Amino acid sequence: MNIDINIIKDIYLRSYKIRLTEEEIAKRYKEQEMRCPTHLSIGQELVPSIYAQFINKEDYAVSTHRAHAHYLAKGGNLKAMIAEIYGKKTGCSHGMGGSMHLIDKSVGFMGSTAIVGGTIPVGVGLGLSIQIKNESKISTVFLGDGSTEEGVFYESLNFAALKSLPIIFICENNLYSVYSNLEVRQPTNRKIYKLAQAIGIESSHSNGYDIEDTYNKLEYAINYVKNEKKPFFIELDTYRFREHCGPSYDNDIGYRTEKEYLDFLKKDPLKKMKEILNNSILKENIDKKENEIIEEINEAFNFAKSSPWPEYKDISEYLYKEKR
Ligand SMILES: Cc1ncc(C[n+]2csc(CCOP(=O)(O)OP(=O)(O)O)c2C)c(N)n1
Ligand SMILES: [Mg+2]
Repeated sequence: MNIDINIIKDIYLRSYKIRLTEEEIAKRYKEQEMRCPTHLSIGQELVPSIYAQFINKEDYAVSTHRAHAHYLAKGGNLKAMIAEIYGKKTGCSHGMGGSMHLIDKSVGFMGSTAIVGGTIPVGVGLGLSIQIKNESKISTVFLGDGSTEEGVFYESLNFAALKSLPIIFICENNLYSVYSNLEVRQPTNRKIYKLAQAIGIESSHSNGYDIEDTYNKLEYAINYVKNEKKPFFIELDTYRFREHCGPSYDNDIGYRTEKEYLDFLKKDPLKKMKEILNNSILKENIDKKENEIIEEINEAFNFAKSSPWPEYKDISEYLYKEKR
């Protein structure tokens, strides 16, 4: 592989932290202390972990109902995210949003919503604000394959193309919208990234489990937006290992096969990166770092559980503050 081993290490450790955090959420979900729905990205960590290599806290990002990995990749605070999922006042949305409504302006994470496609125009608006203020940052719109079936997707891309806005659209194509495969939702030979091209936005595609190709194409795409100050759309194929919403597996309910899941599991980029690192001089260092991450995750759950609940008066206080 043509990527420096220290970069592989960073990408692996970020992916590992995201995966372990979500596995811990899954493990503890049945305790019924996290009372919001959770959409886990287990299996989809590589794309956001590579994205993190090229983005700063000053840049903007918006995301979807499946936002944990994006928030952490954007530099989000693990304690604040877990506290948010527990509905606590110390959460990044003051405990009033839950898993699907993460917002943290301190790291440029400008929101995520449960309305499919709902944040696409928000990310475009952020791109417009950057242009009007002549700033050097960029806006990121994370979106799923399903949101390309929403009308607002086309309106938003059209506007981004028309105004030449500095936005990177990152479409994580995990083949499914809830229980429907792409095959039953869109014409078979039409590629999502080509839709963006037809609207007038440069675009590319990669297998989001191919570490090197994803790294190179994301690097190119983000640099393109930064340097050209124009939009770029990248489609990355990926796969979620768990059910659409919730902590369990759902290969038994009939919308996808166990074989399909096992095929993707075999190609898990985390396993691939771990193998590379185990065969490198960084091996011992990785074991130590993994233990530190486990410790950090435990601390985040302890913090969340021992944090106070929001109070009724907080609602008006935070809404008022946010308005200003
Ligand atoms: C406007 C709207 N329509 C339908 C839904 C129900 N819904 C929730 S998640 C989802 C699937 C979205 O698929 P995709 O964008 O590919 O994201 P993924 O869940 O695969 O990450 C749907 C249809 C919704 N929340 N909002
Ligand atoms: Mg999808």
